[in-house]
Amino acid sequence: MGVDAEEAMQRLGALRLSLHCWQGDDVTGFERGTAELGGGLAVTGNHPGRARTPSELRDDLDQALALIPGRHRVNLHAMYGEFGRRPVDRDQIEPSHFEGWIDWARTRGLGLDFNPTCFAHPLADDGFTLSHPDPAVRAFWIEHCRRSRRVAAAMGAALGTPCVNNVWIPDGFKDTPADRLAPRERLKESLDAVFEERHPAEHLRDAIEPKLFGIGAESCTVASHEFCLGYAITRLTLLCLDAGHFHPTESIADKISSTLLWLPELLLHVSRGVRWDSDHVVTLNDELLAIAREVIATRATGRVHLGLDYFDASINRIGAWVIGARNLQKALLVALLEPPAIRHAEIAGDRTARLALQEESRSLPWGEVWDEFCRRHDVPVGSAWIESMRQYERRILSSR
Ligand code: RNT
Ligand code: ZN
Repeated sequence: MGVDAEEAMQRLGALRLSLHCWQGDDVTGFERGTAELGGGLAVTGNHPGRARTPSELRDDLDQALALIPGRHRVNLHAMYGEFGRRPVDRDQIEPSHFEGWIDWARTRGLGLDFNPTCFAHPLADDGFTLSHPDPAVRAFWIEHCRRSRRVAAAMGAALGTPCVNNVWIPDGFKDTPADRLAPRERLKESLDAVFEERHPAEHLRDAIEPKLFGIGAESCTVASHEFCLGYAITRLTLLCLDAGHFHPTESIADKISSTLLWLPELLLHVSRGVRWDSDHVVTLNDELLAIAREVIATRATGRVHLGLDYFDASINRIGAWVIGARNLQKALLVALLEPPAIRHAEIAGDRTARLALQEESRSLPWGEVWDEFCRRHDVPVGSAWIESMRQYERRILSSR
């Protein structure tokens, strides 16, 4: 069928995923204090072994990365800094608080990505941050986001690979607002203030992430899709498309080619929505296959940053990372192995052949190629990784 498996494996080996650190500790972070998660996010489950310190989280990431073929990136939130004995508020964070992460990433050849944390904080408790009616609260979050960009730029400079700094703003209304415009105007102004300072593109890429709704913000989300799309296009930031942030039947797969016409780059938060939750562990379902297919078919691998975003505390957290990451890689591999005849049939105007070939290609033995890919990258083949995860659980996680 004209499929080049060698080339597919080579191309897959060059794709770096950004592994989200927050799966390892249920989005807790390392700040002092016990602010509730909030922001419309919720983690359920109490599987033993949550990482409680930076070194535990790094050990767990090392273990997960050892079971995922290829070389990747790690995505941090500002709340994961190493702040020492004195409390450091969000408007005080500095690159020095992330030296431990940078050193760790450097010795392993990993890239780092970053996010300001605009939730789980007393000044986010009433559901508003960068769009807050109180200018003092806005100023606090503007400063936090500015400093986050500096941290991200320092990471990019230190590691020689641009750090994507993704701003997600939880602000929203539980019930119908009387005025939807004013908070959006305030958010626009705040974001302009956040992005004022220039950083070289080789160090930092800015992204903003829209969302349809969150728990406690069901009626109106200030940073909606239209808001962020317009913002990103006019300011030339990246747009972050999170697979769990739209209506349940709306897929981000179809948004990739449309938005890439107007934007230089995209960030994907590969996730899985289930009813009200936008953050289930990624499975190899039709949605994931469609997303990966569009990244490959749009020939956009150089312009699309592949991030994962979900959190599940009801299963082994390392398993959650490995399952989701390997699934995304499998979906990308299936896309890379797509028979060229499908596109040729479309060009020839033969819709019947296009459909027939699409369906025939579903039963091609891509699993054989995946196994070979894992072998070549020296990671466990097939379900063999489960035993490594279990050993780590017995040795390390169960004694936490
Ligand atoms: C929330 C967004 C956001 C977060 C992380 C923790 O709905 O998806 O990306 O999941 O920043
Ligand atoms: Zn997300």
